[in-house]
Amino acid sequence: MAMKMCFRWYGEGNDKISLSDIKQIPGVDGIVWALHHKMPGEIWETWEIAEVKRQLDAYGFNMDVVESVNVHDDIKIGLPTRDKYIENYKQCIRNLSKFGVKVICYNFMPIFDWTRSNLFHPVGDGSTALFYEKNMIQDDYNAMAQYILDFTEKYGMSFPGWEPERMAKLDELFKAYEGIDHEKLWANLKYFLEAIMPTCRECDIKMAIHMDDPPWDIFGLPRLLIDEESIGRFLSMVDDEYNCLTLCSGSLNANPDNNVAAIVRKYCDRIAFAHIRNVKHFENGDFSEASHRDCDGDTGILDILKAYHDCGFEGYIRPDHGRHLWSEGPGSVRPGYGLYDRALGIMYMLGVWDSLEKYDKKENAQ
Ligand SMILES: [Mn+2]
Repeated sequence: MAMKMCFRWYGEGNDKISLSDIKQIPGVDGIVWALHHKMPGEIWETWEIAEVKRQLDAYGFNMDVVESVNVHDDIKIGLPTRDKYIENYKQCIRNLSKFGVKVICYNFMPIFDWTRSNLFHPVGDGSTALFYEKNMIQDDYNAMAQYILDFTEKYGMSFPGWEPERMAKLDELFKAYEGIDHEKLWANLKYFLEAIMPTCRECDIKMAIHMDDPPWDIFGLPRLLIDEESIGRFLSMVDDEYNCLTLCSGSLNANPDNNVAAIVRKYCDRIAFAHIRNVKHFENGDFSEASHRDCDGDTGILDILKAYHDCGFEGYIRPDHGRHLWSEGPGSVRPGYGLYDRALGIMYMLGVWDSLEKYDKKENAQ
């Protein structure tokens, strides 16, 4: 029994980390990839996917997991034009299946993807990490977006979910989402999933929704996948083995009330893809990302890995964000996606996992 270890890579010419670097990390079988130049709603053409496959094949990596095929705003808002974008999404699924893709990670967060107030916050040991200052992310969405966009422009990079083309129309987007409350967003998510499930079954591709990050409403925008209860609602709303989770430990545990290990045990059979990240909480509600070592944060990495092991997890797993170490800093590394701390995280996870395999009896198995 084995989980399948992966590493996220942003693609040739779009990531300073090379496939050759990644190949030297022990235990990595697959690359979590995407066509990052694609806007939400666009079809991923087979020749474009074939190009990535050729690059990964050269190093013996599989391309089983895509993160992300982003969902067009019209689908989230529920506009009449959504059907056209859903058809495009189905075509993406079909095209990806021709190359053996097994899992599509996506999210259903309105307007903003992951959100942080500082991308390179000092951790205290000379390294830096992503940081969330609660007070900074309250009312002024333009200021927050400007911080991210200034950064991406200065260093000539773009972040998934933060496309400048979309961010330029921020006020328009907020207007379009007016009246979209939690219940409407749930209904639009259900409509989307029910429409694509037959294609997923036909193509044997699991849709794995990422948890909302952070797991609470921001700037008055509703967020759905925030805790054990809402995950349960999501899974029973479209009760299909192809409707799955990307269970992100760091996203969920930004709220200290979320016991991620317990959530893993409860929903393990529907977790297609696991993100492992450690978070350190501060009393005022701020949080910082931390190394994967259990005691460096509050997320319970050991308990989480034990839960996956007990459940016989055979899905895909990757280190989520890491800190920026040694020579890594603004301009030389994508925030959260340096080489070194994620490689250390993999060794930590594999160390725990190998020990469990060798010494632990299967307890609490579900
Ligand atoms: Mn994640």
